[in-house]
Amino acid sequence: MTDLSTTIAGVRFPSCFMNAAGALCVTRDELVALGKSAAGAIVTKSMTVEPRQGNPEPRYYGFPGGSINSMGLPNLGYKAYAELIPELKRFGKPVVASVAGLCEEDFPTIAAAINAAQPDLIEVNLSCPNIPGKPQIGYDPESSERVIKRVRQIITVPMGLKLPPYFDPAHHEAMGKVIGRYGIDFLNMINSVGNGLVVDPEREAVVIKPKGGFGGLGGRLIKPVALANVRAFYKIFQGRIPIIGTGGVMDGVDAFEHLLCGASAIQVGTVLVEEGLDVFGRLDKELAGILARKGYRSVAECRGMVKEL
Ligand code: RRO
Repeated sequence: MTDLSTTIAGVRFPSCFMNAAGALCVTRDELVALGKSAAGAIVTKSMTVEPRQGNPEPRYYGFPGGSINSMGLPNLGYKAYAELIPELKRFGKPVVASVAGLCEEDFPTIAAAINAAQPDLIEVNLSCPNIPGKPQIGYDPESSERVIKRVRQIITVPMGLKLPPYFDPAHHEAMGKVIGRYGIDFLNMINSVGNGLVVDPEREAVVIKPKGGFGGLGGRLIKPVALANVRAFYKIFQGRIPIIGTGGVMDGVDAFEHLLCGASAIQVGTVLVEEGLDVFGRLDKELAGILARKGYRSVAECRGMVKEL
């Protein structure tokens, strides 16, 4: 039997697959459905201080190459998620709380209350691309360092960072230096590729309403960017910080590629939204098949094993 379980920062996940923050995880009903599904964890929507409706619709659009979204952080507010965490922990799989904020001050406020609710892990989202007028924190190492420093002093459960895609080794290194100073327990990359633009030529129009149509790209087309970021940070930290690989996973082979590049677990966004919760059973089956065919007995065995030429 192939072992699809994984461990991140000492926390065991019964399957290495889970939802990406944002995908089918805003409401209590959605989170409970994730609990009942074959997903290996329950990841919450990134939360803010106040509840938010998010950006005007249409704000998500799927197309053959992937998806574009500008949801604008619709969420119940951190108090509601803090109250839900004990209930969600009863499903026998880790609960990962995703913490965001509209300004730097919000992060410690939310981190303190959420940490007190004791999710299994906390993921600090430094990479939301869709709040008009708010640049992604993760693209500014100084601002990132200020936020990381504040929350690191507060969070006692395993703490990770959700990073945006970087496109130059200098940026991997600059962020790597910051991350290396704060005892970060895990990394998750990548968030959506921010500020892409999809056009419908028939309607001669953009496909989502917020920000003139600009939004975060996900799905199939971002896989090489995701793999590059997983690989870059795996190498910078020589495998010592576990990585959740997110981006472009549509099937078991995509997940295998993430593992080879250094991921210890896999999150799915676009394919989960498009296919629904049954995707987790399919991904488990497909990954088990390819691992068995390749002679790997577990997720851990193939982690980081991609060959360089
Ligand atoms: O809510 C969003 O618009 C959103 C967030 Br917070 C994020 O981190 N990534 C994304 O693609 N959308």
